[in-house]
Amino acid sequence: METVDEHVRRRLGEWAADPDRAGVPRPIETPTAATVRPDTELLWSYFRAQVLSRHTDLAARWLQSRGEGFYTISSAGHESDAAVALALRPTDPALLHYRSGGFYAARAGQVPGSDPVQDVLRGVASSVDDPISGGRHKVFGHHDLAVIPQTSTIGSHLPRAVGLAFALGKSAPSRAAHWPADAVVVTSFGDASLNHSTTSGAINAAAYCTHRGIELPLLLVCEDNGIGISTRTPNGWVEAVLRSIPGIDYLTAAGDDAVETLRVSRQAADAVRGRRRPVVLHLRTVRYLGHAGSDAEIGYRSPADILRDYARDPLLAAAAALIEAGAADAQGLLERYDKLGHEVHEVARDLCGTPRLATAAEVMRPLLHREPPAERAAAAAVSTDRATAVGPKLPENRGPLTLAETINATLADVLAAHPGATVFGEDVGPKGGVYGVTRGLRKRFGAARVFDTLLDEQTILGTALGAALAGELPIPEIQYLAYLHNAEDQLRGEAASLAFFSDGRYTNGMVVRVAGLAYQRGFGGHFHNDNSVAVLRDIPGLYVAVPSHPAEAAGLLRSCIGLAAGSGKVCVFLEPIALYHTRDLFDGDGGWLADYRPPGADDPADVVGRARSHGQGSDLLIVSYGNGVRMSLRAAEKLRADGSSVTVLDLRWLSPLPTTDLVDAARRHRRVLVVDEGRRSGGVAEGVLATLVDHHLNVGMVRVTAQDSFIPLGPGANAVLVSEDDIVSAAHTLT
Ligand SMILES: Cc1ncc(C[n+]2csc(CCOP(=O)(O)OP(=O)(O)O)c2C)c(N)n1
Ligand SMILES: [Mg+2]
Repeated sequence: METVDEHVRRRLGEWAADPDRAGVPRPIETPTAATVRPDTELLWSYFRAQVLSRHTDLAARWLQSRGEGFYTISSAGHESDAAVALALRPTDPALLHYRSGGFYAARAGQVPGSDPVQDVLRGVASSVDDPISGGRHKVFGHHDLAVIPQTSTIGSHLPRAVGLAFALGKSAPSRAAHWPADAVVVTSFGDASLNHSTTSGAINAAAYCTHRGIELPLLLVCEDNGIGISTRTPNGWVEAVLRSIPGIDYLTAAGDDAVETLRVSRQAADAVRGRRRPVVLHLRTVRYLGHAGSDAEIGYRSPADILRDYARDPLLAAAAALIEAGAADAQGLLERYDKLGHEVHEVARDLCGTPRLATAAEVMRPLLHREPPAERAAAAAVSTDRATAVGPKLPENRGPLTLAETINATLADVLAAHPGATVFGEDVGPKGGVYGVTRGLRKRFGAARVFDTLLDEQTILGTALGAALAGELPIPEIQYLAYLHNAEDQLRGEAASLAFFSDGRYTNGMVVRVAGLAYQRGFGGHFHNDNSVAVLRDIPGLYVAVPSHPAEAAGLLRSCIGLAAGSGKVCVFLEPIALYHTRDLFDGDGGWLADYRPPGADDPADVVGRARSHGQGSDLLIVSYGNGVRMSLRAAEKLRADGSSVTVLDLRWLSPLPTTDLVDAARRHRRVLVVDEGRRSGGVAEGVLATLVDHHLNVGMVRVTAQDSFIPLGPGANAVLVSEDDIVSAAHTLT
């Protein structure tokens, strides 16, 4: 079967041999198209970007055949998306589909000194010189081109794109330093990806904002090749879906009509920039070279079907438009095609044996990188007008506070000290949160900085992902841990991976507040008592902090702010609901209240990665977190009465675990009891015990954990959760 490369060369050759150009397809002349003809310079840019992208894909296959390339999903057939880049500015943030190579090449063509072929092939070859990921993955991305790299989880970049457009739509001063005031966010995705709930959710969020009159400069480009791997998208489905989005204008173009594609792309881009509302561009494309190098397309498509698509080649359409405009002849274009092909091949050849990441330290550098001075400054930041912003009575003068009151006061101080900080989520605004943790913040700091989102956790996190890229310091709230799970990939695949896949060139520091853990009395049942944290603990680079006592909460939360604002880290601040309003350790003693520690009171160096000891007992070390700390302190009293002296170690960080403090404390004791209110399987106790084993600690160890069960409604909950009696009994087994 003729290859697509052979087809292009054959057709250009045939056109060259046909002086009347009888065989050259002509763009369909609509009245609008006739009046808005693209200039020849634009056509040349369009053709060149397409050819570079096509040859880059062919070179990627060649590199793979030599064992020097590791990625073969191509953009061949989709290169008409170059028109979208040409209609935008190189400063417009782009979050691209993995087939948007034409876009990438065209954008690079707008920025002097850029080399899209080098960029992409270095990614393919996982070269350390890859300008975005540093050899970690082949992604379309470049800081100088405002192309923000994406993972290959389809649709997962769309919530961020909506979030970024939302942030750019607001008149936030912080974004001025990052993006031009009239920037347009562009994002592309495939036709099968349109069906993914992440895509639907993001498009819904965009429509919802538009419905509310919120400015959202977002260009959504669906690159519709009619297939997803081997599954056909039903005829007319994409158009039916995209046309029906409330409030979002629909435009469409055929990628094999160069003039139309350039014109409609320009129309779409100008509409978004001018009206600051989303437009969807349905770009009809074809897919050459199968889904990926490993995909034997012939297993599910007939040769005739595959060959039929050759007639819709966007590259030939661009060539035809150049000929039609009298700007080139077919022979010249064929020569240009071959010359560029040769140059691309040279780049590929030079990449053989390119340096690649070799050690774990090299691979993990962006995950481990920290900026302690910046963290310290961000954590200790104080508003110059603090008395007005968080007063008149400062929180440290309000007497002992609960955990909820402490978090509330800390958030107020953070909002006052960081003009870019925003607090948002479900019901956090006028209501002040289900538990009152954000009460009063909206009134004090206004609706632009403290606001309710629509009810979709992916959108909440997407809003944070975009806000962070716009220079804000997002503090989203997830109402209950149980509801994080359906949006978890926005943390795992997007937030936590951005620095990794961009070698630290892009970061999205944020502090995600999540209310969770068990023992809640107000609302019962699983959904309000989720004690599963396994899903968070294995996300590389994610910090998970749990405040157990109000005395810890302000310092811990501010340390997370420091990590986020100073080092661009993604932090989860997991708040134990059952302790929000707890006042006592023992009846009436006020032992679970604490005076507020104002900004600057805690050095993050003493907090990040540090556990905290309660007591100095030498017989037994109880290691715990969250509710377990309070239960352990109560159990310790009983054990003391039985003659054992106990130290309770509050881990405070579930990820990474505070290994040094843990191991040091365990060394000082002969017995270690781990109290984990989380699940037995995949829970924190597993990590704690494994850490002690890793360090060859020759101590007696035992754990008490919740059962591997969901939490039922009513008293049955206690049957599967850890009790104080369980702690005492387990301690006795160690003596
Ligand atoms: C969430 C998710 N599920 C499944 C996949 C595997 N996968 C990769 S590409 C693809 C098909 C996507 O088709 P489409 O959106 O039409 O894009 P195209 O490849 O055709 O450009 C699938 C199922 C994935 N990457 N992400
Ligand atoms: Mg497709």
